Amino acid sequence: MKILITGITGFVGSHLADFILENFPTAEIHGIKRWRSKTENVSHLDGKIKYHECDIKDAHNVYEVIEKSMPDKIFHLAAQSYVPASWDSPAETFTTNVVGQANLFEAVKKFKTGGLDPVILIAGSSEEYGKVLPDELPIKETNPFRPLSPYAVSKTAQDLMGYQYHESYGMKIIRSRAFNHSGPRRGEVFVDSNFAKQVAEIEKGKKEPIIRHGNLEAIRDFTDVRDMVRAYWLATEKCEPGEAYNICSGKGYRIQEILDTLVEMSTNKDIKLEQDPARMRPSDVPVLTGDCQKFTKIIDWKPEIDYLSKTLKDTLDYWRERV
Ligand code: A2R
Repeated sequence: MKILITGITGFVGSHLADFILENFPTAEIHGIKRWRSKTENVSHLDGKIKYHECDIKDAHNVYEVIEKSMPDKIFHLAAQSYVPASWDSPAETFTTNVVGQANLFEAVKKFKTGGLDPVILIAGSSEEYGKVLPDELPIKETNPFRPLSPYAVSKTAQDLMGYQYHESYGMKIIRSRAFNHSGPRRGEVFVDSNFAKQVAEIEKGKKEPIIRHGNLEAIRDFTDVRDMVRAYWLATEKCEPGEAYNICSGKGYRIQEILDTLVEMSTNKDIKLEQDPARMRPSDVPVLTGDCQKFTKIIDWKPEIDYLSKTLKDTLDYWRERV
């Protein structure tokens, strides 16, 4: 089986590659990376991945990757994945996420007459639902899209494009809508990973014992990334092409609880908290918790890793080794 992972050098892509290599050691994994990609997340996989240098924004480049890899499955994870960056660079976010995916779909479509018909999982997000009213929780796939950031709009466009390419050309596209997922290797700009890094820096004496934070009231539905990539894999085995699926734990964690847990885990008992206005978003969604029964009716999946005790601990240990 040949598998192509776009975004393999990123947080989720690297964990997905780990999962596939552990469970399907005979699979041939192809990954795309850019010349300037940081490869720290996948350096332990050297020699086990066939890399293609490619910028997803370059249609011809993407075409060449498909021609060379001819995959049976594609996990399309490459994206500008950070909500705050999308406020600063909405056009760049759109080009990478929306045009990049169009390039991928068009490349696959060109090889369809030659018999290429891969299952393609696209990485949508709970951010697509955006503004959710209290009586609309937990969020189902039928909730309306009310995206509240340029990133969320780009993910909604990707999602609908997945629907359209399935309807128009019969392509086997699975539209995942993942709620928050975290764990070791999570970029430091993401809330829990950022707190964990600050704690690790304080422990090493590299930072005064003050953790700077944004909105602590938001409630998010967290899943460990290792559970998430298992769900992605299972989705490509059994989910219905063209359909959209929430993937989540269904458990809401207040950001305050996450921060308090990390502070409790710290060896430094003098940590203070301080709000940083720069970390507040122009519009933030107060509560995002999901319902993934549509997914779990088809797939025998539930999170196995406890987020507060294990995911946060592993993330903190990850930063302790790095700072
Ligand atoms: O920045 P790089 O070169 O390491 O590669 C990132 C890749 N990527 C691109 N690849 C090719 N052409 C581009 N123009 C391009 N722009 C970004 O996407 C990296 O390998 C990946 C993003 O990794 P992370 O930021 O760590 O995202 P994460 O958390 O793994 O998210 C995976 C997917 C995304 O579609 C999110 O929007 C969704 O899950 O939540």
